[in-house]
Amino acid sequence: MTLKFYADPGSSSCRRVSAVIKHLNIDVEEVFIDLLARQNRSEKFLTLNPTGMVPVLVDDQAEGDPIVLSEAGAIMIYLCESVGDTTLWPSGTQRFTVLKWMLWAAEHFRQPAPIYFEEVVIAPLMGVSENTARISEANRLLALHGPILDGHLRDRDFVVGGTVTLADFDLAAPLSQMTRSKVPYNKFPNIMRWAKGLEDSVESWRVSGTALNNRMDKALSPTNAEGGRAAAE
Ligand SMILES: N[C@@H](CCC(=O)N[C@@H](CS)C(=O)NCC(=O)O)C(=O)O
Repeated sequence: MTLKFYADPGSSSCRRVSAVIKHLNIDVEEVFIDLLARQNRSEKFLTLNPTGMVPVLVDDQAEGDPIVLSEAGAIMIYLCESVGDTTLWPSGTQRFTVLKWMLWAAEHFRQPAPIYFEEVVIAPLMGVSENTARISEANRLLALHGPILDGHLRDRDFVVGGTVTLADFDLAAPLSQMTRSKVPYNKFPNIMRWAKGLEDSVESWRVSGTALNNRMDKALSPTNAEGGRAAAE
């Protein structure tokens, strides 16, 4: 199988997939889609994913039509299944508990992070002031959902079972931009302890985090931020 992974390493959704690729040692060709240069809006990229979002995975199988997948969660599961992994994506009933947390992450826990990112990181680059109503809504969502995960993690190092699964990657991803976007996750001591434990003990997660931070530092350096502003106008 020939796999092409279209990604910007500064994206926390791409990080979820990168961590799986690294964790399972899967051979992929990475195609850099520069979000800052709006390459995700090119005609060619939009034929792969009409939403214009990374990540995208294309599997050029030897036989049949290529498989084109967007949505990080679907890509992560596809990769695990394609190599027969049952560690990140356990078999049996545990699989449905992992899936439950992945869906909960998408529908609830991850919601505040992009709001903070747009208002605290992107808006100033565009010379726009912070929309306080959106930040209030993000805080409302965090106050609603944060205690659920924090309570679940009270006596756990991983979200499901005793080792890392896709549920950990999906739930920890929104903390990736925390130093820049300032989402107040530090109100939740168990979430903070668990997230640090993942960074310390899961190499694939740490490596993908380093790549994300390097990319973001470069993207937000004054020279590049100027380019990003021009591209957005
Ligand atoms: N639901 C999608 C979200 C992906 C997503 O939000 N991608 C962002 C980067 S983190 C993106 O491509 N943004 C570019 C845009 O919206 O134009 C997934 O889980 O893969």
